[in-house]
Amino acid sequence: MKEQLLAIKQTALKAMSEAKTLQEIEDIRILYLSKKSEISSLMSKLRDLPQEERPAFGALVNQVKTEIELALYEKKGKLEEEALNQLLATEKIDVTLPGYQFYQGQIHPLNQVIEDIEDLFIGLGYEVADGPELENDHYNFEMMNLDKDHPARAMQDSFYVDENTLLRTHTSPVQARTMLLKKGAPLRIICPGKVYRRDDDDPTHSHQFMQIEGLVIDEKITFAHLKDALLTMVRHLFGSERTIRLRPSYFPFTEPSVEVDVSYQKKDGTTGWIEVLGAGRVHPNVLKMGGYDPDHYQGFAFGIGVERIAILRYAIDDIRHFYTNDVRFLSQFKGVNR
Ligand code: FA5
Repeated sequence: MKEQLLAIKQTALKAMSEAKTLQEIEDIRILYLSKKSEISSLMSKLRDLPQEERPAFGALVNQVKTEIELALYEKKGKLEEEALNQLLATEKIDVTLPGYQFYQGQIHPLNQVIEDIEDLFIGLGYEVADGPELENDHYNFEMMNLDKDHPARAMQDSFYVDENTLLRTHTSPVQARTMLLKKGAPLRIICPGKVYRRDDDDPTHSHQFMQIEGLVIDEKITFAHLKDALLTMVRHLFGSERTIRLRPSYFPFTEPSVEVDVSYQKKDGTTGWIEVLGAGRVHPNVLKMGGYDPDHYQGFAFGIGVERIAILRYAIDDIRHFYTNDVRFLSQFKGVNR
């Protein structure tokens, strides 16, 4: 039986050295190491041997099995490595092939304008405030000195969710919210955000647009402070040669009020004006409702139309380009500010 065992080992090792594929190795494993192999059947014949020879034969069977196992794993490893090398050789990457051109986006022109204006005002000591787009009638109108039956409400008709909840018509409600938050302390804020109106869309009007609200409350604030802030902004945005025009206007939340136009050169060479913002001194009623004593504190406020600034800055002929998301339009504003 011992000779038979050693003969099996020799045949197994020879078959292994001649094996060329992983499948052949697997066949050898089944033939020599599985439960139905010749070696296993020799093991079952152990009880035919005299008692004293059984331990030595058992040990020999195990040793032969281990030797075959080791040789098998070594050969398997070699064949696997060869197979991998072959695969690597056939799947070589051609690093000279041109790469894919990934489309790189950029900041939307309206956000570029907002960031630019934010940078300027932060540098002047203003904080950036925020407020909800879905607003209560109370903040959007009443705290802005427009009670329920005020005729000026008609100019800002909006999209109502229910009787008291609407998509805000301007960023001015953030004035009221911030005043209440600051509890009577001096403040200086700007607030960019989306606003909504039931306006008919045309080249300079959209039913959804962006505003930047500005509000300053402190002691001894005059109209000259407002004019200085607006001139600083216009010069920052358009250069020192641009002029502004202040037209008397009416807002229930400011007194006196103005509308501010910026000059631009028309195609025929003449000077045109485009209205970019409304502004004024904060109305005493608004101060009172916000928790400020109008005999002690004054303020100025403004609401800039972001699209109008962008129209002037980039010479855009139609506000709707900003919202139709045509990549050919948007990709022209790559890093304009940067
Ligand atoms: C207001 O919305 C006031 N809340 C502004 C204000 C704030 C005045 C603080 C005083 C103090 P007005 O409706 O004029 O005002 O809008 C302000 C700016 O938003 C306009 O000057 C214009 O630039 C822009 N704007 C108004 N309506 C539209 C529209 N439909 N589409 C695009 N821009 C618009």
